[in-house]
Amino acid sequence: ISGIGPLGPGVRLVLWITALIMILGTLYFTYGSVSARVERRRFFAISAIITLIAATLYTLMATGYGTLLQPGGHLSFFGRYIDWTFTTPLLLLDLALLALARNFPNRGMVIGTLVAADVYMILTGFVASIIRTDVRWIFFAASCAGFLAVIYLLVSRLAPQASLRGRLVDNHYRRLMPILLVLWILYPIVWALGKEGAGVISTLAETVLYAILDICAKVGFGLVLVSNPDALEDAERDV
Ligand code: RET
Repeated sequence: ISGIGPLGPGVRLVLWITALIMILGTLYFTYGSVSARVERRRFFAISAIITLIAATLYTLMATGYGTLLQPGGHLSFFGRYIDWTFTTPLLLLDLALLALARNFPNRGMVIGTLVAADVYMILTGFVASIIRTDVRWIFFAASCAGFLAVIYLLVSRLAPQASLRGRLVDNHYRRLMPILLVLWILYPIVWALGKEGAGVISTLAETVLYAILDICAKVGFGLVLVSNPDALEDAERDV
């Protein structure tokens, strides 16, 4: 890795601001993970890990070391994919812990399948991002297939289980799942419009859009998740 890529000052500033917001999120969620009632702690802790990973990778990208300058001048922000490889499974784990009771027999299998489909989505997306020929769209499609599997599992496996766990858990799941879906669907759209895809928006616009999405999907989602202690308490019970 040759180090500092040719990042414009605007791009760099947006990456630094996002890193800072992720650090603030990490401090807040870490505080919650030691001070909140015990049933909420693991959700705070997962959110803290998610924002810590993002803070680290945003710092890497802001300093220029999370980008790869390819022959021909294309800049790959590989730091994003390292971030997403770890943070997206953790976000799905949040929903799985809410929806699936400890004594649900297929719990491990469902979570494993969810995480596998998700990691497949991110890794094929990474492959698509470093390929400069049209072959990248094959990997883009493969990534979308992984994404569809994730959506399928959230809607048809987790949601029915959540509704068996009482009104509080069910309502909370039904509030969080659409937020997650709407935010996540915007990622492939930004990708397709950005420099890795069709290239109709600038690197700066792409950086800003991903930054907004990452802040909403990590900090925002985490805040909504922990905002309902009664539902999280119910989620601890075997139902
Ligand atoms: C890519 C490009 C290829 C097609 C698809 C994608 C989906 C990415 C998603 C990312 C979600 C990231 C989150 C991050 C942080 O919290 C890889 C962009 C389908 C859904 C939620």
